[in-house]
Amino acid sequence: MSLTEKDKAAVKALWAKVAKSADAVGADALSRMLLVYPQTKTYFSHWPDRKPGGESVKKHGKRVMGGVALAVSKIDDLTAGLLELSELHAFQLRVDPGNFKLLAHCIQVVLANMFPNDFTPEAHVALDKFLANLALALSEKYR
Ligand code: HNI
Repeated sequence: MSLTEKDKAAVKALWAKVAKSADAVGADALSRMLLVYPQTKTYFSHWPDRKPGGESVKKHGKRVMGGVALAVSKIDDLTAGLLELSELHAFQLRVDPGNFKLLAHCIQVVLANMFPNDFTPEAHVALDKFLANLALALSEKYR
């Protein structure tokens, strides 16, 4: 399911609208992931708190969205662009790659909520493909 040029353009256009709110998107998406899929909390047991909307969640949400921004900038070659992040998640953090899909879903829910006018069906399908490819690229080093 590779991204067409049209998908890439749609993702970039959507990102141009949401980039300035990336911190808020990250905080909400991560809060939702921890609440809706509580098994994901196991990876963050070293944090002082795992409360939705809490300081640790906000700080980490910002970092994760930095990773998404990086992915948008490397959209033509996600595998190479995200290699370091994949190594980190696979070898150091040992995150089960199934969790990438859970976070991707939460990011979509948040964007649909925060940007109802920009989250058109065309933007939705392109973003869905992009996040699936991002998750695949992050999983690359697990093979
Ligand atoms: Ni993830 C750290 C990006 C999904 C668990 N993660 C990071 C960092 C980035 C990042 C960037 C900081 C790297 C650094 O310190 O150099 N993570 C992403 C992206 C996605 C993602 C782009 C998917 C969209 N990570 C996930 C998921 C989990 C996860 C789904 C677990 C459920 N990530 C972690 C953990 C850390 C982490 C754990 C270390 C955090 C810490 O505070 O120690």
